[in-house]
Amino acid sequence: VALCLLAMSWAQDYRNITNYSGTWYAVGKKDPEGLFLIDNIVAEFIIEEDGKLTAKAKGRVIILNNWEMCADMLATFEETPDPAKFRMKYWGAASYLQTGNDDHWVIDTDYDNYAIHYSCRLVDADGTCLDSYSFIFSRHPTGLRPQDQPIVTQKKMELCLLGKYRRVAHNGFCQNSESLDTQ
Ligand code: AZE
Repeated sequence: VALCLLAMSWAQDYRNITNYSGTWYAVGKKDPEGLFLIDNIVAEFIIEEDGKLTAKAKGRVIILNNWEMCADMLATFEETPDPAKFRMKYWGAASYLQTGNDDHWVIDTDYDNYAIHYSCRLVDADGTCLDSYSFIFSRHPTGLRPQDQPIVTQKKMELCLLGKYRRVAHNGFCQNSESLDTQ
């Protein structure tokens, strides 16, 4: 238990947040409770002219029990005392999509190939996380490079989430909907 919590404080600094900008493909994810992005998840991080971080994300969702669609999401980030941890306010381009205010922690990244993201939505009285989600992001839509896989596995272990991730498929579902770089 204590180890999982410690793992969060091992998250590295955003020493150069500019290097984090651009497109990231989700290649693995651990789901939270309830409605969530299913697959074809692509995020684009942008440093605005005022230096603030924003993001756009897309992903296949199923809402209202059986309506399959591509969710177009937007987010703004606020810094916290932990340089690797942001508060992410997010909302859907369409009002029937989800809105929220989640942690956005970058547990580890080399900026050029992989990034491990983590968010805890609900902390228990003992400090453990009751409801979390996590993404393994890659710069490459085809997945992680073989040399990055052991690093990612190690971090999954430190988050106590090893074995809880699923592969995120990319089959073009969101490619025909509005492009990520509009709006
Ligand atoms: C994230 C990357 C940065 C931008 C955003 C992200 C998260 C988005 C969601 C969206 C959920 C939508 C649902 C719609 C019905 C972390 C991928 C906004 C959690 C469930």
